[in-house]
Amino acid sequence: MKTKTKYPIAIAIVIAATLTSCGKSSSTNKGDRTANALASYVAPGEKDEYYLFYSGGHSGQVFVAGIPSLRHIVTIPVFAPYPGTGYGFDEESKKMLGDFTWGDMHHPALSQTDSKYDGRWLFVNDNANNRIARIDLHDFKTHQILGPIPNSIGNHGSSFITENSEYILCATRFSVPLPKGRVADPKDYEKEFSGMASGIKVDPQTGEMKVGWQILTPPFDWDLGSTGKGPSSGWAFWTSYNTEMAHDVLEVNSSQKDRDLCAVVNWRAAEKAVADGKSTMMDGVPIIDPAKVPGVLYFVPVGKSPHGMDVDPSGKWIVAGGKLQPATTVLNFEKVQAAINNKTFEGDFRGIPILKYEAVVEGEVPVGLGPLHTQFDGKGFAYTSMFIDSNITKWKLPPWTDEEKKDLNKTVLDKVPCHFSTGHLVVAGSDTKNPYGKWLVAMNKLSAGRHINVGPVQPESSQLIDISGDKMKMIAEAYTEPEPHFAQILKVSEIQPAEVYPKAENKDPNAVWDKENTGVTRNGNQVVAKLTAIRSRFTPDRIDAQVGDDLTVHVTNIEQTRDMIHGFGVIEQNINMTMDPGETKTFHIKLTKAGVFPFYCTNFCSALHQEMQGYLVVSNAGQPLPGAVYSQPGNATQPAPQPAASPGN
Ligand code: K7E
Ligand code: CUA
Repeated sequence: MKTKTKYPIAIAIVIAATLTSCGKSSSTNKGDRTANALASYVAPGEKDEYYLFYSGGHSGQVFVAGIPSLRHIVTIPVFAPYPGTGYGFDEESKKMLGDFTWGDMHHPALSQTDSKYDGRWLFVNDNANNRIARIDLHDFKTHQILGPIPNSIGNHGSSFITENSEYILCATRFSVPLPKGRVADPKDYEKEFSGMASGIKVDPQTGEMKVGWQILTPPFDWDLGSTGKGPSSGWAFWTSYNTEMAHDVLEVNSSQKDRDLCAVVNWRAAEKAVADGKSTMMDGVPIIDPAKVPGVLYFVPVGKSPHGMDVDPSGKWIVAGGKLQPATTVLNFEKVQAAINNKTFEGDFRGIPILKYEAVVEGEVPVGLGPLHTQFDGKGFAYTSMFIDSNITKWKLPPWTDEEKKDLNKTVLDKVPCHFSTGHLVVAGSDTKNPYGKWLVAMNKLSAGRHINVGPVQPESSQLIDISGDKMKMIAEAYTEPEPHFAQILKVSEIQPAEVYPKAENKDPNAVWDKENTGVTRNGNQVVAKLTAIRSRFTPDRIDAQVGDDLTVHVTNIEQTRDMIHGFGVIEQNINMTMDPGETKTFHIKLTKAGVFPFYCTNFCSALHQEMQGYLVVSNAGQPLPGAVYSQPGNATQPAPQPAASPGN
């Protein structure tokens, strides 16, 4: 069963490239069209049955589509500003984004209780800037961005949630000299560079994240992972590439060995080790050295440069995608446990035991070329995305019959072509103990002109596949912004998002709800305006200030009606906020130029939306307009300090 790849990377790439050039035509035969159309048709006014939350890759955002229609419904901005919702312009979201205006989002994870989605939060990782964000599903908005995580570089093997949302587990794609900021020559990679696995603690009530602890690892490039459940409760698993520890020309140098080492992590033991004082601090985080704390980390060899590592709904089978070998490796967690207990090791790497391959592997399933990720339907079947073959392969999980064991080709049951080069795939609820099954979405890296020509840049395609029968059925396809990696599917009936922010729950100290409390005050060069927004006016609709002033504007949308959203854009000031009903938003600017700057509602709200406007009047420093309006008369004449250089003068 030791299969060595017959397809080195260069050939694989050629194969992939050839495949992508061949298909502009549809493969749906005429007889299936009506049935397929009906299967994904959601009539006007009717609603989808599932949410599809898919990561936006280097666009930094989450996209929400409906299933089965595959219609894009909304974008949830996370790691990048998004003018459509004013994200990244108001003080709160600007503070969350910090110094970064992008992120590279890969793996969304819905929060879980007892290995089932609990509908509270969606966590997403940022590979580029080492962050994790939390979206609250009560309002579909980003509420926290944690990071950059200390001692963690390339937060790609993330965000994997534990069965009761105790932790988000992350592993590093890159290794660097630690702590961050230390410099060493990449030639000394093996000695000086380290990777890290992190446990990000999630507050069970609020979802607030903080860095819990970290496990120091050799400088392998950790790849995809997942968390255990059932028999593997308390454990987590990651694949790796580059156990060669190459630091250059990785395309060649990191694919030398036939096997790479996967990590088997006992995260409960890690938690306990920290509680027992067996850690040392680095950059404010308790660090566990697994060579000194036995029982936290083990290695398992699996086929060359694997990618995905997915735990099935029973928690017993762990499937590694071969990527450079034409098979998935199925580990049996009971055997993993026995090998650990009986010390069935084949040596160690820097003091970390390596479990004996033959002792823990149930089989290598010949699924085809370029297996990446595997999902499960809860009925004993697995579905693997094939990057090179451009298909989804359905196969049978163990237990296998003797006949099947003799020839594992017999466990491979069906293949459906995708277009093209499938990366991730998602089966509805696959990572819970009770998948919904029924739908699978393939997220393809290339679409190669299957859509109307939109120039050299082509959108990625998503394809909806019905997995309810013995044979998979390709139903529909759609296109997305760059670039979905993984996705989560949640039944619509399982959550009840808010329709407005109730006035009683608005805790913003600067919220104002009636005219008497609105107005502009001036204190030295600090000008504070508190406005209400309602169809179709801002109150007040004049804000007076002077060059050099620090202007703070709080706008409260006092509507309590669903969908009555108002915006606040200021001409030539790069200000653009959006207030949902009952919400207060704040922006702060230093005024540098004199003039009259209209502000207006950006969100179409009524027949008189166009009339919803006002003026920011900025006079020269120390020269207030006699007619300037303030809530506390007399303040207007206080001179503002002269700014050093004022372009308005
Ligand atoms: Cu999950 Cu795209 Cu980050 Cu595989 S990675 S495809
Ligand atoms: Cu308010 Cu348009």
